[in-house]
Amino acid sequence: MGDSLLDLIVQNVTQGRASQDDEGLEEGWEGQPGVTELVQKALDAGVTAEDIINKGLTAGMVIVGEKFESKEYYIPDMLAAAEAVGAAMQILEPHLAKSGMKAKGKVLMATVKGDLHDIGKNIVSILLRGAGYTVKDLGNDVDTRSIVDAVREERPQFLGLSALLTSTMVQMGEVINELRETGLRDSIKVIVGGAPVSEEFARSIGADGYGADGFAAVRLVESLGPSQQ
Ligand code: B1M
Repeated sequence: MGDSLLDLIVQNVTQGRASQDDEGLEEGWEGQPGVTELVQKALDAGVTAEDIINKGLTAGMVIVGEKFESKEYYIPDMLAAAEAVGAAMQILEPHLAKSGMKAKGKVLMATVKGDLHDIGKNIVSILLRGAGYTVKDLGNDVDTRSIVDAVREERPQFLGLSALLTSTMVQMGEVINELRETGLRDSIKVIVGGAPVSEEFARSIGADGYGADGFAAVRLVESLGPSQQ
């Protein structure tokens, strides 16, 4: 039951179908449950939010990326899939938040300059909030200066940087260098993530850690603990 619902979520993400009213890219989908209805069904059936996000929504996006790469899909198709995932996250968000929890610390999040991909960052932000952190999201395409200024003003314990393009991931290193040059580096733990990012890359730019997915990012922040300010 759970696995077939996850398969349907994957298929509907690739069809860019947020709800049952959406047509989809191929014939024959209209009227059938879309991603939001399927996510609700999966929750009702006891499928964990982690499986829905990793094995459903993200797995669907990986296929969308492959179809884009092979020129079967174009930008509007990627956007439709992205919107379906965004709508699904609104359903999941209340299930990820633990109520009445005392704030554990502050995290500043940003997708780096030149990069418009924000779904992964948004998922990480939602999960961190759910785990009890205060998250200030600076958005996407955020330049180094703005990130460093925000660190100076907000004094968060953690900075989370996301990048989805091989051409923009280098910006993460720029941010860390700038934090060093402005004397702020020791006041904050920097974690990085996004599809092209790896543990090795994180180490090479001097980040404090790398999260392969949103849940790993939360575990990482928990393990790094509050930084000494
Ligand atoms: Co674009 N895009 N895109 N895209 N897009 C990719 C990334 C690509 C791999 C597709 C492909 O060709 N296979 C490719 C990059 C190739 C490369 O760099 N080598 C690509 C390209 C080429 C482009 C454009 C250049 C296309 C063009 O214009 N010709 C263009 C660039 C725009 C720009 O940024 N300047 C572009 C545009 C877009 C859209 C705007 C249409 C749309 C984004 C919409 C949006 O985000 N609001 C889009 C999409 C949707 C994708 C794919 C299909 C899906 C990305 C996604 O949302 N994944 C993507 C293919 C892919 O990634 N397989 C692709 C789902 C999401 C949940 O996963 O973001 O990886 P992800 O986040 C995960 C983990 O990585 C991790 O946790 C998240 C949750 O589990 N994580 C962190 C992420 N950040 C983290 C931070 C952390 C810790 C963990 O700590 C702080």
